[in-house]
Amino acid sequence: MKILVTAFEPFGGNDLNSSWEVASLLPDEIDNCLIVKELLPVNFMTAGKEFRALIEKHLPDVVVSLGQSRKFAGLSIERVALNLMDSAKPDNYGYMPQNEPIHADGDIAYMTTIPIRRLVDVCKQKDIPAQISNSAGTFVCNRVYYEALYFVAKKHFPTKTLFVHLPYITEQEKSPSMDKVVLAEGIAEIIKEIGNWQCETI
Ligand code: PCA
Repeated sequence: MKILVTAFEPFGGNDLNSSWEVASLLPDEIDNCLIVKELLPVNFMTAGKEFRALIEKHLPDVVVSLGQSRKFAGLSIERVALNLMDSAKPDNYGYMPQNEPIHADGDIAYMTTIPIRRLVDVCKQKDIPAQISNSAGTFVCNRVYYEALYFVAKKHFPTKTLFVHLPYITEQEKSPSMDKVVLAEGIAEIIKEIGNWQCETI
């Protein structure tokens, strides 16, 4: 199985983005999964298109998309993407949308079809803090997640996508933070579990 792992460049005055630091620690193979890693810009206007281009380039079975968030000291496995871009701060390219839909013909929200509770459980079995989150926010992470779920819903491509928000890593000296090695172990556990599934069933 091929897994595309995406992560983001730093934003909001940070020197690092924990998502890319953690993605970089993942090996190129995990059990039966081949791992491809790609970096995305924190750019409302282009991130969706670039994300789709990566899917078309690599043709992965599943995308595991990572982003940084300060909401939880552990892995937040996102269930929902909203058809909304709304930010109080500009993205890295100076754009600050407010109350803007992503796709005019899209549903208000889409939920991932990946069984996320099982993924929370596999992390917890390894003592890695994890939770289901019912909001990926309204910034660029949600923008990218919505793109993936919209394109599946519209049957433009079959690729399943999971979005996971990660806290800061210890090196960033912010809170909440975690050891990047532990976070990478959590993502590897999630990938192992996904690798055990038949893609048609998720
Ligand atoms: N986190 C932001 C965008 C990039 C990232 O890593 C978010 O949660 O939308």
